[in-house]
Amino acid sequence: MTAQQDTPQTTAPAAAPQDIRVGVIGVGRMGADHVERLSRRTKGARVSVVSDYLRETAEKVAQAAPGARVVDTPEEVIAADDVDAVLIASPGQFHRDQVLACIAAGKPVLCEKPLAMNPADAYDVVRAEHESGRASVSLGFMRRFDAGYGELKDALEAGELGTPLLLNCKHRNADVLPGFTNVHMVYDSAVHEIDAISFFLEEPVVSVQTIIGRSSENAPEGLSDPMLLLLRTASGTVITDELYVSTRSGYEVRTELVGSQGAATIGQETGMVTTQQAGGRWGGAVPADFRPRFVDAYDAEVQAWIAAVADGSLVAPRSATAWDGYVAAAVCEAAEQSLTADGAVEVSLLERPGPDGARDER
Ligand code: ISE
Repeated sequence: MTAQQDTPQTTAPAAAPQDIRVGVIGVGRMGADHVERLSRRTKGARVSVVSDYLRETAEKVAQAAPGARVVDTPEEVIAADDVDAVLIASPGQFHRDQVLACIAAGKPVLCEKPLAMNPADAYDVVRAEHESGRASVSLGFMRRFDAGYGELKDALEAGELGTPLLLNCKHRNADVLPGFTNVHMVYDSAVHEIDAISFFLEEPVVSVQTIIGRSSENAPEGLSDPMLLLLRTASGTVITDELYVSTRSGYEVRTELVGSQGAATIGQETGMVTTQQAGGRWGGAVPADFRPRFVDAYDAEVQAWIAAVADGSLVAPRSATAWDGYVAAAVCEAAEQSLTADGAVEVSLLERPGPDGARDER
């Protein structure tokens, strides 16, 4: 952990005048979780303003944040004088416009993934942030703040595993809501592994192929479950991503990096591993969903963001950026196209705007 990623507090910090005042847009499952986190476990922050399209929900959630007030619209949150920074946890289709409004208002923002529902919209954010003259957009790919992810990243940076040859990922959910389709599987679930590729390998994905086969009888209508993604990076690392979101057992996310000098696995404890219905074990209990599994990662992510806002750097080290959000959207689009294509689909990226106009090859 860097100095900016202080260990989060477990008790409710007393409000202080220098606290970063956070406005939270969207307080459904994830947003409510963040309000609670900011109010109880984050140093140097408090929630000052909350909005949700269901006013009643906003009022209920605001009760967990002493002193927070409720407003009707996201625009009011962003414009509020008592909001220093904005956390967006609204549905993904609203992210582009809300992040653009934060950039226009000069307010740092942490936006839950995805940045946008397609690469063109995500690139609008990249361009607007660039034109604003400073990086202020952090994207909520919380796995980057998971301890295991951090260790694997450190091992790769130190060259301990040699050249990365294969990245094998598994992503399993107990269930998903009715209406969850193949497109959600890509943009909502696989997007985490797609960002993990940027995080670990720091090079672009050049092609992606989606493979679907026999589907579980538990899968909602319209979803091919399980689904396999095969991806390749520019230098030839191959990534497999197994997605299976109606396991009926629990939440499992595992990542194995096979390098020329060694292999490392994260997300799997030692000990017995079973994943039977009702009562699977994983060297301990299998978490029911992503919140318990990644609670420490979410805490660390939000704490690092607040520290970055407080020290003026605005985007924490290792955080996903607007550019990462654009890259993820471009790979998701190719994965979506490959659902109906014959074979792999190539991924093409626009130029990354930089001071010298040079393309960043990440
Ligand atoms: C959900 O939206 C998440 O972000 C979870 O982390 C992921 O595991 C799940 O598959 C998604 O639906």
